Amino acid sequence: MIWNKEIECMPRERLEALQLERLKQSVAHAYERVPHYRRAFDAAGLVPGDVNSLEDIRRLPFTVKDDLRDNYPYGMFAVPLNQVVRLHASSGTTGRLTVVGYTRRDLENWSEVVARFITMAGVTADDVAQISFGYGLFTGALGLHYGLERVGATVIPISGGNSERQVMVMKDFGTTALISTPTYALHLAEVAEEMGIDPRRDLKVRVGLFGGEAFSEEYRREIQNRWGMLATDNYGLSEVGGPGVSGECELLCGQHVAEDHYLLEILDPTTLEPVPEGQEGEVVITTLTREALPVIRYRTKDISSLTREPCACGRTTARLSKITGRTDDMLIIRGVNVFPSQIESVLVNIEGLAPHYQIVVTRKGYLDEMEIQVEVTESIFSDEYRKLEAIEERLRQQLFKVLAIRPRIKLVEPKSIERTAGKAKRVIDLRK
Ligand code: DLL
Repeated sequence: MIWNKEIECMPRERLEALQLERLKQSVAHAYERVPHYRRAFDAAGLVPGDVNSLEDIRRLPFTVKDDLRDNYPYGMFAVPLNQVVRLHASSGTTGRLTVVGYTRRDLENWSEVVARFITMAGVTADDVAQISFGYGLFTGALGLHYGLERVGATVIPISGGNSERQVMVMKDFGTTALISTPTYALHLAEVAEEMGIDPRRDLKVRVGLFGGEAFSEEYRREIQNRWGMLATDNYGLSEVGGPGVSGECELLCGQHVAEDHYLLEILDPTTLEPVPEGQEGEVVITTLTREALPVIRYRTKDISSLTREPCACGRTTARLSKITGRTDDMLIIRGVNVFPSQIESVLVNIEGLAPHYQIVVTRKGYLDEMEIQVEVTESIFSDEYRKLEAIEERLRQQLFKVLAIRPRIKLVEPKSIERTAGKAKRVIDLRK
């Protein structure tokens, strides 16, 4: 089934004409209402009237995560706060959150684009959908929640965690669709098996809408086998509104992009020039309809490729291939974005700790674990044990404040973390 046939199957010339019309509006909206954009346009000697074709987008300035941080919390908003009806946020590169706002119309558009990828995966009003993403500032849970309600599915807003209860609810409520990160889906399969429940035989889950982190085709196969379900991949990021940028249809051959709301470019991350169609590069996104927080040429740092070849499902929208990596060092731990710079900003402010640290990421079963190894200073090292314990506790609390997760902490002897002549290796990712 196709949720919005008129848009999703629109001939490409018409779709591109619509994109251009909306691009012009969005650029003018940002320029007129957001001082940051006015300054950036002025610096480039541009005015919104210079945008006369989709290719003209290449002349426009980029937006990066730090622009949102520098204008924290509301400086990038293009409407007054009394028109903003919802706020979400994601991790910034340091202590500050990246804040996103939505007007009522933004929320309507959001549930529309999410409804499309939900329908693409074959989820309908007949489904019972369990949302096991964490509710809160994260866009995943509420984004899917409103999209699923729009489609008419029966929503179970269980949120993340308490896995045995998740399995019990799944069984008793007759869940047919699971919404979570891919890693949590495999973890739940394992928990179910430990409880003596065979997900294929004893549960009715037949489809999973996954996203928020990358997963390989092998990982997908494993989920599909363990659950006996169709597992689709869905992409988005808070800065442009959250989930709903793109999602897979049942043919699983790339994610259909909601091109009437988002204009995607794939650029060489070094030269920032477009790469030929089908080749990998950095995904750069311009929002076409967002009122509260219009974003021009947002550098996502995600690596992928785009094809405009028609899909056998009948949709004409461009398809984004699986995200294969990032150009920066952002980690995703159990669906939560973590930047090493956030951790560093916490530990440099704690007396007794040296700025020498390493982040070790492992996978226990199907769940990610993060350990932060940090050196203590010489003077503290020779001090009493109680002081060390107090430092560790302080670090734990500060990290939780900034990251909202609780990594393991290991205080280590001075000079025990390897020094390198070149770039420090801060992250040891043993998950692959
Ligand atoms: O993760 C939005 C989302 C929620 C998408 C639920 C889909 C489903 P953020 O927390 O801002 O937003 O994280 C965005 O997560 O730049 C990617 O690096 C990564 N990411 C999100 N979805 C995928 C995916 C949400 N399907 C960042 N595959 C992005 C690979 C993904 N990476």
